[in-house]
Amino acid sequence: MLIKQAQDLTEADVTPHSVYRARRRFMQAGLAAGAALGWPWLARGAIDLGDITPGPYTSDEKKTPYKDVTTYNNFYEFGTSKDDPAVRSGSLVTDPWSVSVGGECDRPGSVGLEDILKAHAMQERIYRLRCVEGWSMVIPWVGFPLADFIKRFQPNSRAKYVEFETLYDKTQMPGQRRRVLDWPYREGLRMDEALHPLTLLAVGLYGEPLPNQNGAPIRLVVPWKYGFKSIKSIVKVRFRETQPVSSWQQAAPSEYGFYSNVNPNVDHPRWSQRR
Ligand SMILES: Nc1nc2c(c(=O)[nH]1)N[C@H]1C(S)=C(S)[C@@H](COP(=O)(O)O)O[C@H]1N2
Ligand SMILES: [Mo]
Repeated sequence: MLIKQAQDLTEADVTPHSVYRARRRFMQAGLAAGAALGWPWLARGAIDLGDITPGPYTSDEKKTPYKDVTTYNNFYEFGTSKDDPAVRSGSLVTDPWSVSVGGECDRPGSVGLEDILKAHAMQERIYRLRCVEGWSMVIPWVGFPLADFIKRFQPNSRAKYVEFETLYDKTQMPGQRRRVLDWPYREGLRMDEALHPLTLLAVGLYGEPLPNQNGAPIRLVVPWKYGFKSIKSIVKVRFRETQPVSSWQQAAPSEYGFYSNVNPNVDHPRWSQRR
């Protein structure tokens, strides 16, 4: 992954804020067009993400077009094909939404999405998300550091890992009727990975709230990890002393370890990772 730090960026690399606002208005105009084109998620009323400023890390790789980012997805709660989530995730209700935080911390509690958006300044960060299957995308995410979120709940000295859970509701997520994974979808990070400044809680992409198929209303983006670490539609965060078991690790322990990473020198059991 190519990561630039703010001090390496030239003027041209950073989108001026006024331009950003204008682009958001343009996207808004696109919403109506999207509805006409039969992309129903584009027509839905959207929460306001407020001002978005360029984050301290970004990439100058060519961005993957919005249409590809939102129509080629992995989200098994809506089916196992890449085109299922865009077609079938309309049943997910993301408003109201709250995230409950507990486990090894001094201030456990439940926090609503509106409060999360108010408490954190939104940044745009262009990150590449890489899937273990070999495909990858460069996406302009909107979000804020997971570390800032975590600190509010004051994890204690026993908190060595953070576990995340996706919503579990078969009526909203029809893919959960089939036992392709042990639901709800779960992921985990070691505390230092969770607190790393690159680890993002994302609430939007391309300046707009996340479409359902991309993990609305709030999902993880761990850019140096495979996509599978980037759990979607999070309802639960839990600080733990012991290492959590992620859904993919449980489903296929020989293929996905807890610390699986993108390493071109280590082949996946079934394919090369050289490129
Ligand atoms: N809840 C949930 N989160 C998930 C998945 C999933 O099936 N369910 N798939 C993961 C995988 S394998 C990938 S590659 C990324 C894809 O994210 P994207 O669709 O926004 O590109 O989401 C990850 N997060
Ligand atoms: Mo993936």
